[in-house]
Amino acid sequence: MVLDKEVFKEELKQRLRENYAMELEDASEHEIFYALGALVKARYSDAWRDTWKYYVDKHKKQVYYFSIEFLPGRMLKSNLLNLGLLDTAREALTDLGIDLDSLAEVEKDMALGNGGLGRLASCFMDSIASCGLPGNGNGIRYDYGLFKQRFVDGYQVELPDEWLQSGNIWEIRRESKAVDVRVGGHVYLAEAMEGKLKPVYENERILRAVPYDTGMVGYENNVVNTLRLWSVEIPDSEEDKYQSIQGRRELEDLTAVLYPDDSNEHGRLIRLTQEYFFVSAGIQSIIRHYKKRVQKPISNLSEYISIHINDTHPALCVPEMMRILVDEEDLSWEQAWDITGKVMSYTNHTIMAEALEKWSIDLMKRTLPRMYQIIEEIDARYVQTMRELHPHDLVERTRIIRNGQVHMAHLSIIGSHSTNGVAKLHSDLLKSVVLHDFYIIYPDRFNNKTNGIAQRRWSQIVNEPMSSVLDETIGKTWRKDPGDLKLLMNYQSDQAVLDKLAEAKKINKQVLADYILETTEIEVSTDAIFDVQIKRLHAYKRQLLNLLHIIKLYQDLKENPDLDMQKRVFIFGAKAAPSYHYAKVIIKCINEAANLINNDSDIKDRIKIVFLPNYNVSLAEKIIPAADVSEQISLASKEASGTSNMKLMLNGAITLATLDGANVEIRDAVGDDNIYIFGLTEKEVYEYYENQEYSAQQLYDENPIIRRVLNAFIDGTIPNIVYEGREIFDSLIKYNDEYFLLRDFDSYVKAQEEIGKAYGDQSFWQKMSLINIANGGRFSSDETVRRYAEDIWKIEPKDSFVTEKG
Ligand code: GFP
Repeated sequence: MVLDKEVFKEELKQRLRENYAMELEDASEHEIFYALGALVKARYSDAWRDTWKYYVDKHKKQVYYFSIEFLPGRMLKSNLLNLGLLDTAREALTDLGIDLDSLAEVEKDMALGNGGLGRLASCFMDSIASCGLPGNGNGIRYDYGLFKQRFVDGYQVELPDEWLQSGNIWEIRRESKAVDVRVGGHVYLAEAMEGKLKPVYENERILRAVPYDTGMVGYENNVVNTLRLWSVEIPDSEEDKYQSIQGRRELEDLTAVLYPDDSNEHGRLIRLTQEYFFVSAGIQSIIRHYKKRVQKPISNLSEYISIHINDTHPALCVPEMMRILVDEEDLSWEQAWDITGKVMSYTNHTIMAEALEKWSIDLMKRTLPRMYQIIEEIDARYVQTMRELHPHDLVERTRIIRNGQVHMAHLSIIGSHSTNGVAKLHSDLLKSVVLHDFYIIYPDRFNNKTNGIAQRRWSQIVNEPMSSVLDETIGKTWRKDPGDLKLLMNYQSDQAVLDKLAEAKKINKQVLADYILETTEIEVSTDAIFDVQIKRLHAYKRQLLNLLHIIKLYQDLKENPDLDMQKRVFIFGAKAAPSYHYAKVIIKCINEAANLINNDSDIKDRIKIVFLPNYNVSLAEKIIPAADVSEQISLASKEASGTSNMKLMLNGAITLATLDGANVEIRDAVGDDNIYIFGLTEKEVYEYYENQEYSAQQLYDENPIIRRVLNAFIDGTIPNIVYEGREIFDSLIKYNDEYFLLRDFDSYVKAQEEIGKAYGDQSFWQKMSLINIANGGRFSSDETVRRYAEDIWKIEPKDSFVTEKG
């Protein structure tokens, strides 16, 4: 898209006049941001409409990606980049005395997700549009995003994230496309015409689902897809029922917050209703579109529509599609079941048993009575069919309704044609362990789709210094085709290039150091190794192992102040789920250790710990380009894939990892010499589970270093953690260290020592870093979504459209 700088400036001024009755000189940053956003949105609105029309006119098969989380972060720069306007905008604004980067900070992060799952969904949205694939997102427009994290006395405190307070420039409210969703009450089947049974609803509540659409702009291809997020309202017909403020509030609460605390019954009820709300609204709107625009018989649905169930939260897609096809479209059960299975596909993102969603029959019946009836029928038919083919106990283990609960993963697998994991190892574990029973029954349904990342954002937008070096060295084709980063391999021994990349890293480290100083008042040196662990706080991700090593270093330095070691800054970014007590205890301990170590003059700044509060996409964008070391230290077999590992390597950080998730594939990509692998393998972990020989107590008794480190938690070495320290200690010793931290401790320490040595030899380090960047292209989500499109969704890119238009 060509836009002259001068025209850009004029347009911006014009928008300020129109929207705010203001001249640029008098406008606030906020007003300028909104005027700029409106300008950008206007630039893609034609393409947005044309894309939609093209899909309709050409009867393109489309995928709808259902996800309870989307985590796009800020969209201004990404939209500018994809529209080819980033440089023009930057220059035009500079002429007007405005810095684009600080203007971009006005935008509130759209944080409608917890972590990797939601961020992956957003990377996919970017890539689906950028590959010209007909695909849309479907989710919930939470009024409050993931909580804002503050630290008070080292404890995590959660504050509401009012991201919509000043409006959201990117969305369009589409009232005309609202649909009604029915929940609660009673449903019974009564005889209708021609002796057919039809459901009759009594005392149900009707919720109005209003969609807000956001354009997902493809990279320089005139494609703009739609992310549709649903918000709840009270329909006019129900106004009488909600006269009290209390009653209205309860209803409006439904789409108020992301993942309401589900540790109590009320929270669980909201969560389940949320799941049904966005599923039902989404499917109704798909069917309405199909009937109105595609205008083919309903029996041909699977030729035009594909629905992806991202983790089990949208698993109700299966019974809801059945409800619409059977109850409303009058198809036979068999026909409807055949279509549903062809339309649906499912991704599993975890092997953690507690994360495999289950709902009590009672709650499901009360909240979604018609859904429960349909699930019961699916379950009964499944048992009946499978009984003839498989042993009784296998069928019992895999059925949907078991032990008083509805198993959402079972529903997703049984009701779809594809189940995939998110990295090779994870997909193998699904087949061999976690979902092994299903693999016996449906071997053809299982496949792998290794995650990927939106590489343009995670290189071009977040790391301009590195991007310029790449342009100078290998040309600009890598910007469109990240596979071309490989060309960098020709420069691994070119000291001039290595120096330039190192210089770029230094610039990024300085920017982060300034940010650290500003937000935490901690001064860090850019000569130190920036060692980074950024991800949700979870016991299996083992932030605690990182802390144990830091404490060891601290004790070593106290004992021997002349110890020869590289300076290090350990940087953490992590939120703990509000009800996850143990994760919060770890945060407190890291913060107290930071206080102790950062302020101990004996340490002479050789170790610094920085726990940056409120980790989110925008903070990740600051940290990742500055990282030297990428900590991917989950217990092998526990991390399904990971995606920060991919972002960090792409920015030249060296990975320190267990052979878990996609780390295995990163090792394959960069080779053993350019990654630091430590710890148990997944096989060894399973052996421990089998032989039950693991004894943390024994490691504690026999290993004086481990003993000294653990004692620091209970002997006052780390102050202010009387209770928390004891809890950590007990979790490791009394409760036998569920995630084998102590077993992996020695090899982790050794790997860290090697990293220290390697960093001492700067050209050696720089070469490793270059090799990581050069091989980062392999993890582009463009590639990942192309695989989904070809193997699972069976949708095609609209190349011809791109050439016609572009
Ligand atoms: C989850 C898994 C990760 C995986 C992402 C995306 O994310 O291993 O990379 O989903 O598939 F655990 P988190 O909830 O851990 O952030």
